[in-house]
Amino acid sequence: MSSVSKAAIAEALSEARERTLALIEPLDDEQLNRVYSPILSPLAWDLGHIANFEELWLVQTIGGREPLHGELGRFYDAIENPRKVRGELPILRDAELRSYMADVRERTLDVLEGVEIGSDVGDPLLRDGFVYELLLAHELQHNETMLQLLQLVEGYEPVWAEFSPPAQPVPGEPETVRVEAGEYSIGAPEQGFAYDNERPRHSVELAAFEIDRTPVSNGAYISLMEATGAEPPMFWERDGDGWVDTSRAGRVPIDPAQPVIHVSWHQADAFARWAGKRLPSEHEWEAARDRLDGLGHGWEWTSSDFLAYPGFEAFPYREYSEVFFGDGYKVLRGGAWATHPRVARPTFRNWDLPQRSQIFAGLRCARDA
Ligand code: AVJ
Ligand code: FE
Repeated sequence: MSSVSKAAIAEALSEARERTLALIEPLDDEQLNRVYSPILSPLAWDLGHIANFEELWLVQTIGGREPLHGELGRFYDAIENPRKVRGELPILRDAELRSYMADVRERTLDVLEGVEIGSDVGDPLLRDGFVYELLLAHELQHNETMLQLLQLVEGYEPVWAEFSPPAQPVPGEPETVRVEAGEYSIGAPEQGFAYDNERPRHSVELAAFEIDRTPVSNGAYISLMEATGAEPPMFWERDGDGWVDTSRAGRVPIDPAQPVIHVSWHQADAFARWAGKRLPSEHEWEAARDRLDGLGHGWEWTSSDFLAYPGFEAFPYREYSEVFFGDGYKVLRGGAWATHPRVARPTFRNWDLPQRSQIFAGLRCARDA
């Protein structure tokens, strides 16, 4: 018996692709190929990488077929080709890029027809459709990276409302929730899709703590800047007495009631200390998750380094998580306005370097009880 149907997989794959194409609909080829930032890929690289990752897993690995463009895949390997060199690579562009995406997808659907994806299938890649869930998550996560880049594209006018942050006001003085000391289960259960870094589920001993019910607002962050001279979030510029958001080359007044985003881990940590609090650990965040409001506007920085859970096993490839463990990355939890709901599981662990602020990340504060 199968818990996921092939029709549902095909439908979800086509919805993800529709979203990817809607993101770039207003752009021309020059904008797709342009390098806007050394820490972000040109959009054409993301698009080719999405299709190449699909070809690698769903067509070559699962279908046993040859790649369409021989050795091309090595230019889409994220580890071999750091973001700052991606604009120079001999990647597919323009019409060729679009046909590659469509051709891979056609083969994917063809291979899907012939595979078994039930819960009793021996191959863990296919069991319960794991590899298809992986591919969906991958494309949707790259949609978020593309949205980071799109903040730099002058005058970008998105075709879907969900490609812009919604109004999601939070109080300037948050209420706090007390979480009792005890043993908490952390990580994803064995059933259902999750990344390797979310497993195995394990028990963690926590001391009592308090955590804010809502994330830090723009207004509260402005108080930090005024009191300490802290740097503004990315994209903020002075405008008279106030601040404006210059992403997508707009000049939109900063709403003090919105949660702050585009702050680095260092900025987030400085805010928490200034407020007489601290960042929560990722374990605390997960233990308190059901009691938190204001989720989903920005990722929330935690105090935790991105490390393996005890008993971690890389699956299906070391380069998704394992190569990043212990390399100075900090964990973010929750999800941002740009994150597709399919990605934002309560156990999902995002990570980035502590100096980075191009991601849609803010914070909420905690303290010892
Ligand atoms: C989980 C966002 C850190 O972008 O490096 C995309 C997601 N992994 N392709 C990243 C990812 C492989 C990953 N993050
Ligand atoms: Fe990727």
